[in-house]
Amino acid sequence: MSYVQDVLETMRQRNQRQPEFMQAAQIVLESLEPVFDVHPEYQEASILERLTEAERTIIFRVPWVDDSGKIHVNRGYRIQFSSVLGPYKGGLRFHPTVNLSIMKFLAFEQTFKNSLTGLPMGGAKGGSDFDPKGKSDSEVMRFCQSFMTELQRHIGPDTDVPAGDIGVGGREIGYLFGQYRRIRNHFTGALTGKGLNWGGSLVRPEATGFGAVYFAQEMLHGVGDTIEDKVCTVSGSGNVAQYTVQKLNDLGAKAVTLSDSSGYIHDPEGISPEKLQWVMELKNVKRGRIEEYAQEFGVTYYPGERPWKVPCQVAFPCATQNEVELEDAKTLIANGCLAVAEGANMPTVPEAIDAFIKATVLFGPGKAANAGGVATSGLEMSQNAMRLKWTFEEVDRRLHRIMHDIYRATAEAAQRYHEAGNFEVGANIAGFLKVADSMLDQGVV
Ligand code: NDP
Ligand code: 2IT
Repeated sequence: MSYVQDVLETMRQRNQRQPEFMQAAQIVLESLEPVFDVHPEYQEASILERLTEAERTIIFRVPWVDDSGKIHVNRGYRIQFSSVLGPYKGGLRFHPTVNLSIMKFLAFEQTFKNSLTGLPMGGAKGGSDFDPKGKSDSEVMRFCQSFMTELQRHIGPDTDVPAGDIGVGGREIGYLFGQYRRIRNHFTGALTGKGLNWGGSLVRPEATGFGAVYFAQEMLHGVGDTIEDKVCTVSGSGNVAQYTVQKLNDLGAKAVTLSDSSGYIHDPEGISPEKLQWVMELKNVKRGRIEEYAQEFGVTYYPGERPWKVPCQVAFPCATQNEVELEDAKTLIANGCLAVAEGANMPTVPEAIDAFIKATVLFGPGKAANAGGVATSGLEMSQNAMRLKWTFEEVDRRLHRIMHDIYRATAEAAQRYHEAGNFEVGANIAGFLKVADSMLDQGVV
């Protein structure tokens, strides 16, 4: 049995009933096979055995009281996966589906993603099975305060720096930061995605979506094409989806879909800047459903479906894991899709990734294509440490540069170790090498 298969087998025994974690681990480890042929020192140092076990797993009770006085208990998590490259860094997800497997897959992926950014950040993820949908602002605040009352003892600007993810945006980061500051009596950059008046960075809200489009642009430039005039499908309608559409509009492309967990809308005319503004108000302020777009603008809403049947040249899955299945990939390929850039984490199932790569669809995996969010969090940490603030143009310029460098590193690793154009394997290898070499340098810890 190969080293990789051997480690995967042990992992299966140890991580039973953790399908998302095993899915992420299998994809990453199998793409590393060619590395071990030329680097036996990694196996000698048991790098994979160490790297697949989180440094620390924190699970805690989160009790809170709703507006009617009823007491609820949710489960909180923080998975501190690897700190070999820097303080733990990664988002918090509040969603009813959150469980240990999903937290571990996200923290594992984050380790390689953060490595790819070139910034000094380790990998972590956290969150809770709390569902913010339908909750009042005061309920969300009380939940966040209770969550932070425990989490605060495990984080700090040089220890672990959480941020947003699904269900955690500017509102939640505000409540979390307020409670952190109160308990610790410390105004420091212990969270990113903060408000602009209290230590946040310009471009952080936009960064993941902008970065995903910059990555798609890089992939298209690599084959002598551009994003201009491309018809694009986007799933989700949250933070990442919104700013993906904004950047597509800026660059002269046309986004024609948005979705949520209830269904999707198709607007063949394109989601113009004015319509996007309306969506932002709907989702971020009124906290409504994407179905309302269909009524407002007279387009079709498809309940219970995902947008992958809509013909497009570039697809941006920006909602959640495993939202592009093999059948979806086949449909996208048959409809002439040229490129897929993952705004979400692991939105494409392994068989669909294989289908895209076999059909020479340019495939930008999440750990590369959506790394702009955490990269800009890294830039927020730098600004906090220096106690200064860069302009929008300055942060956007750095983000653009980082996405360009990630594309280059990914493309070069693919060519050197496997096959040109396989960015899936390239991103895994490029992210891994820096982590593995740093583990060798730092000894058995
Ligand atoms: P938001 O909470 O802002 O939006 C999430 C969107 O995805 C909503 O439209 C939501 O619909 C939909 N969605 C969530 N869960 C499901 C589900 N189980 N099935 C179908 N649709 C679902 O989150 P973000 O935009 O921040 O995150 C989207 C993706 O991007 C996630 O995979 C996240 O991990 C990833 N990501 C986010 C980064 C960031 O900076 N925010 C950085 C890098 C990656 P509904 O309202 O119905 O739940
Ligand atoms: O998945 C991700 O990269 C994020 N949710 C952003 C993490 C961060 O620390 O900004």
